[in-house]
Parts: sequence; C-alpha cells; structure tokens
Amino acid sequence: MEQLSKSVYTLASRGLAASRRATHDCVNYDPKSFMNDARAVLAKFRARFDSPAAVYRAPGRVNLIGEHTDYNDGFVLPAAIGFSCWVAIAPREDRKLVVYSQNFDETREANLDGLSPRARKVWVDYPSGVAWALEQAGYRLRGANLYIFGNVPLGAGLSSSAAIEVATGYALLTAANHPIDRRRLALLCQRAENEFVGARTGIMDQFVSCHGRAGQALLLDCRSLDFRVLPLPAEMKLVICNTMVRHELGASEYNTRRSECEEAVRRLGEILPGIRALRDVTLSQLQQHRARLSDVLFRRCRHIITENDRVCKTADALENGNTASLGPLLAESHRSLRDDYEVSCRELDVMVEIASRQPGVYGARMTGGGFGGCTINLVRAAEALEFQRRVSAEYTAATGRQPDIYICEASQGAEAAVFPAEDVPSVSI
Ligand code: GAF
Repeated sequence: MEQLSKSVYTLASRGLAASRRATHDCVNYDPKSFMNDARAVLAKFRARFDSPAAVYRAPGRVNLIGEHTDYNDGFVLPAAIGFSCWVAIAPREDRKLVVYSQNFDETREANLDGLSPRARKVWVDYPSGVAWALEQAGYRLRGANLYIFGNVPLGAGLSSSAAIEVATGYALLTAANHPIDRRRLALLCQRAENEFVGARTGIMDQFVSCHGRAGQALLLDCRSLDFRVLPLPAEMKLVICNTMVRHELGASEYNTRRSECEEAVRRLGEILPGIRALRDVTLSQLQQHRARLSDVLFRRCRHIITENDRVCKTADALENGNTASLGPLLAESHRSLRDDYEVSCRELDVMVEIASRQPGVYGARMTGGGFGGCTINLVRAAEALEFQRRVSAEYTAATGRQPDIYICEASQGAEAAVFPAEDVPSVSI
C-alpha cells in the first residue's frame, strides 16, 4: 500500500518512465538483465558515495487469486514479477542511514537510534520503517549509505512497497552480518508497513517478495505461513493491465475493509466461540447467522469465505492442468470483489470485460488491493502480443486512458547480486 502524496507519486512515475517504457516491455525473470540492472545501480552508488557496495534485489508481485483474504488468515496465490527494487549498500562507521532514491532524486537521513513509528508520508518511511522493525526485533544494525532504485509501477497494486521493504531489509541485515531468515524478514517488513507506515496490510506481498520462484506461483496459507509452489504452464503468460487509475482513497478504504472483517468476527464469535478469523467460518454458518450482521458485513464475509474456496480450486486447476476452469474462477472472484467487497472501480471492470472476450485468455480479474491499479490476465503465450494490442486500443476507446500492459512471467524472490570477481574486482563490503 502506498500512501505517498500525489506530487511525490508524479515525480516517481517520471523516474520510471525515463528508465523503462513499460507499455510494450516483457518483464520476465531474466538473471542476465537483472545483473545489468545491478551493475548500473552499483555504478551509480559508486559515483554518489565513492565506495564499493553490495547490491540486493526484491520483486513486486501479482496476485492470481485470493484478494483481501490474507488478513483474514486465508489463502492467496501470488507470484513474484520481474519489476523490482534494487538497493546498493555500504556500511558506515556511525549509526546513520543516508538513503538516496533515484526515483525521487532525493537524499534523506535517519539515525538508527532515533527511529520512531511515525509515518511522514514520504518514500523514506519504507526503509526507515524496516530498519525500525528489524532493530525492534533485536537485530542490531550498522549505519549505512544506501542507493535505491525501483521500477515497480507506483500505485498500481503491484507492491512497490513490499519490494522496497524487502530489498532494504535484506541489504541492512546482510550489511550487519545477520543471516537471512526469509519468513522472519517478510513478517518484519509487514510490521514496518503496519506500524511505521500505517497501512494495515496482510502478509501476502512481503511473503511472496521474499519467497517467489521463477516460473511458479505460491499457494500460501496466511495463518500457518506454510506454502506450496505451483509451476505455471510454460505456455501461459501473466499479462498485467494497468488501468492507470490511482485511487487516493485506497489506503483508508483498505483499513476500513479490515476493520469490517474484524467486526464481523467479533459478532459471529458471540455465537461461534471457536472462531479466530473469517477463515474459520463456513458459508452455511454465515448464512445461518446472517441476522447478526448488517448487509454490508454479510457481503464482506461472503467475499472472504467464497474467495478462500476459489483459491484452493484455482490451485487444484493449475496442478491438474485444468485450464478450462480458471476463467470462471477468476470471473467469480472479480464479481465478488466488485459487488460484495466493493473494491473495484469502473476502469477495472471495463478492463476485465474487454480482456475476457479476447482470444487466448484463460481468465481475467482485478488484482491487488483495488480502487484502481491493475488486472491480472492469464493469456496463452502465442496470443499475448495480440491481446496487448487489442486490449490497449479497446480500453483507450472506452475510457480515454492509455493503459500500460506488461507481459510477465513469475520471477525469483529477493536475492543478492553476486558479481563475478573478474567482473567487478573491488566490490566487497
Ligand atoms: C494489498 C495488501 F498489501 C495485501 O496484504 C493484500 O491484502 C492485498 O492488498 C489484497 O489482497 O496488496
């Protein structure tokens, strides 16, 4: 969840546009091009801070299905994507963090001894929040110079925030010689977002940014944090359509949805004392105790309960190669998010409607928190370029907006850039 101000967002978007024209790019997991990006970030770090550095990368994500279920202890099915955040880091002798963002062309400083969970609504809340959460958890960090660059589109529901959090956390931990425990890192990045930035998000984004696998999606149980990797069919592309609508209401409405779910659990818990989250309620229990809930709360619960079921069915379909059932499952998910959870918007609905009738589409739905942002489209590889062309033209005709459409594959999660010794001889920290 980004809570950055509009002017800040515009500035960052300009950085992105200059660095990568996104509309017709394929953003795949390509270790070679990632190394080129890592080298570029390293060179810029050296030009700015005049010292060697180590470089880390963490990806954004797209969610195939399982929306708003993570903070209800439910199931999600996301994949990491090629859009990523890079952090170059070199330790300092003091306890200062000196952080330069290429996207915002700005340097901010923070003191590791003076961090307090008070969001300033600026980009540096993310790295500062992660440093704060790590220190709170007992990881003693070192002061450091950091150079940050991200190409995850901001405000598009592709988790640029998790990418910057995880990349920074990975970099700070390694610079202070702490081993990486990915599960713990994900949880602490979530804590940074919840308590420092102030967005009450679930665990999905940080978890998949840490654990993503190239060519695979993750079926994650958000209660136990057990997960299973699901190979995606080689002939299927993840095509992400950006409506280019950024709803400023997103962050506060997100927190409202979460409170509504908590209120429903409180009310249902009076008659179903064993429940801890909506994950524990069945559809027949919900229907039986409908009178305890307002119409709005009933519909919120119905979305969560039916969405959990759809996630499991989608995972089964992928595992059994049953691609024919993906379309109805994704369509039902979108309908439920639009009508019951009320987190869609006109442009998302238009985008899904246009996409669903294109040749080669297995399924289409909104993805991420909603109120704007992107749709996820599972598209046969051979038809992906034609899909991109047609959807772009039809969406522009229907809305007057020019969408960005990214043809993606599932990517690897957070990683260190390992430079061959002969390649960058003096790089070490
Ligand atoms: C945002 C949140 F960060 C996630 O935790 C998740 O709730 C998602 O919205 C909706 O599924 O990305």
